[in-house]
Formats: sequence, C-alpha cells, structure tokens
Amino acid sequence: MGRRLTDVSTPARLAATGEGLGQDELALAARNHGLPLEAMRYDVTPPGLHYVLTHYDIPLVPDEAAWRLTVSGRVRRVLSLSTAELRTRPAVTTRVTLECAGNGRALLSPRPVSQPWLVEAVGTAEWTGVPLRLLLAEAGVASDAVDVVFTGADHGVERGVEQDYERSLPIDIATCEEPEVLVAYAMDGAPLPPQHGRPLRLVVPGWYGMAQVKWLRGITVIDTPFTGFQQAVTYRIRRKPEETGEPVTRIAPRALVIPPGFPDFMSRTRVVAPGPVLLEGRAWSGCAPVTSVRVSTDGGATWQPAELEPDRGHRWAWRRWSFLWSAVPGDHVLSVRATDGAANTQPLEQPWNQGGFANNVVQRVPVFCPDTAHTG
Ligand SMILES: Nc1nc2c(c(=O)[nH]1)N[C@H]1C(S)=C(S)[C@@H](COP(=O)(O)O)O[C@H]1N2
Ligand SMILES: [Mo]
Repeated sequence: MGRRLTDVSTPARLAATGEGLGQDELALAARNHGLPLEAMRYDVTPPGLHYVLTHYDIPLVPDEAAWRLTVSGRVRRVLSLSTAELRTRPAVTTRVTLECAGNGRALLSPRPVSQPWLVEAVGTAEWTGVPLRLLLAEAGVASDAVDVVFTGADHGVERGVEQDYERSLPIDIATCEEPEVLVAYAMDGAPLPPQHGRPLRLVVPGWYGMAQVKWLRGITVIDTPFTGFQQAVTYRIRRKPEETGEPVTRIAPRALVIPPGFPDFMSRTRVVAPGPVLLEGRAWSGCAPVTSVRVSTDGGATWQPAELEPDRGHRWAWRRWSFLWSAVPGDHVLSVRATDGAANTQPLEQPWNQGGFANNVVQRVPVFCPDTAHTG
C-alpha cells in the first residue's frame, strides 16, 4: 500500500498557483459538510446543519450498552465505565460553538491541500455530559501527570502513519472548572448522532475542533508530553514545513454575516433590494469574550460599529450582532470584523501557514443591488 500513500516525512501538499480543487479535496468536501450560513439565524444549530469533520470513517456502534470508556495511565484506580454508568454521574449542559481549525483554508493562497473549507466549518450545540475533572478525580490523578490523552474508536492512516484518532490536553486544562471539559453523551438533548461521536465525545469549550475527540473510548493520563500524530505532526502553525511550530489551541475571533437578500445559484453573490437592509450575523472567540464587531460595506475602506447582543450566560457560544445598512444600487463587498477582550482581532490580510490552521481573515461577501425597477 506504500506506493499510493505519502509518508510522515512528506509535508502536506500545497496547491500550485491557479490549481483547482482536486478529486481528493472534493472527496473530503462531499463527506464533511459545513453549516449552511443562513443557519446562523438559529442560536442553536438545528441537528443535521452543524458542520461535520471526520478524518477517517464514522465507526458503527451497534450495541451502545457494550461501549466502555476507560480511564487509565497515571491514576490510582483504573475506571471502565458504561454509558449508563456515566449517566448516573452529575450532568452539565453547556452551549458551545465549535469551529474546525482548518476553517477558511480553501481561501488561502497557496492553498494547503486538505478539507477545503471556505468559512462554514462552524456550529453551535447544547452538549450534555459528565465533567471530565470529576472522572479524573474519581480515578485519582498522580502528581506527576502532564498530559491527558483522548482516544477515539476511529482508525486510519494519515501521511503514512496508521493510527487511532488521538489528541491530548495539558492536565490543567483537563481538570479546569471554568470552562469545564465534558465527556458528552447528548447533543441538543438527544443521544449524539453517529457523525458527532455516538456514544461519547469530548467537548472542550473555546478550543478548535481537533480537540473535541469523537467516539471517545480511552482517557490516558501520562507523565510526559504527548507526541501523537494529531498533536506533534499536524495541528501546528508552521510557516515552513521543517519548523516545529506552535500547537493549535483556542479559537481565534471571527465574525460572519448571515447572507442577506437572496443568492445567485452559481456565484452565490447576494442580491438585495435598495433601501434599508438589516445585516445580522454571529461572532465568537475562544480566547476571551467578543467585545466589538465592526462592519464595512465598502470592501474594507471604512468600518462602523455593529450592535452586539449580550451573551445571556452562554460565554462559549457565538453572539448575535446586527447593523442597519442603506443599500444603494451597485456592487458592494460586505465585511465584518470581531475583536475580543484579549485584544485579539481579525486580520485584514490572510495569515498564512502550511496547514491553513486558525485562519481568521475577515470575510468578504459580494452583494449586488439592482435598480428598484429590476427587483420583483
Ligand atoms: N475521533 C475523532 N474525533 C474527532 C475527529 C476525528 O476525525 N476523529 N475530527 C476532529 C475535528 S478536526 C473536528 S473539526 C471536530 C468536528 O466535530 P463535529 O464533526 O462534531 O462538528 O471533531 C474532531 N474530533
Ligand atoms: Mo477540524
């Protein structure tokens, strides 16, 4: 099989200048779907419209009663828990916006060849589960614990490395009380759908998608930094392939526009009638609460503040913003820019890295406003 697979020493491929999407990217795009942007109208994304990203195959779990979650490694007592046993423990429900670290990748130049997201790899759900810190306390974590490794039941090969999907969190994040990491068994009050990790997944509020391990079957406490593929090889910010790079962690601020008016089928250009147009959208950051959203209706030349709704106790979920625009006939480009309480903001020029991770360049939404006579 080696002939058709790359190996770990080969960096992920960059598309050549002007190279269109390949069959390989199309195959991923057809499996992993984004949030239709008009679904940002809902505070909580309706089931089925939340984005999905799965590296390998969605595991078949015919008998949920037989599923066991093991907590082992540097612990006093190994736990092996059924989903029924997990449901007898204290339950917490948190509204969380998840975003894939590769969101925006297909807009980059050069384009890293992988899942070709535009900006739609985001969604918000109410996740219910057991706080991870309670399970770790029950197992009794050793004082030399460094990382906690989360193992999914899915298996594949990536750049020549055969693996179970595995990610880790530093022990202080894993045992943190706010935000609380969850071992979730429900999404929006129902058992997890197969594509979102049935029967168990990790939910790490504020962190990019790769940390939210689905089909969770193992939690292992270790006393050295985890060096698995998804931790040490990929999900790192590298300008050059040979760099060690910085790990991808928390979600950088981003705001998106709910597409106004109606779309042109192929170009997706929006068509709006002249006059007042209420622009609305969502803004989020995993680093600190969003403090301001600014809107530009002239391609970024000038910016005006948008109205930002309070978070209503949902710190880890996106917030609604709105802005009243007076549309005049012609072509326009709408942009929106979020800033958070830690002074992180969205760049106006693309921040480029090899994997196209944590890319949060401001969105550009082309809008055409015809003369009144032409709208129906
Ligand atoms: N076991 C497992 N967990 C996983 C993945 C995976 O491929 N396998 N993909 C990760 C990535 S990259 C993302 S963006 C999120 C997507 O979660 P969702 O499909 O529920 O939206 O799941 C994460 N958890
Ligand atoms: Mo992702």
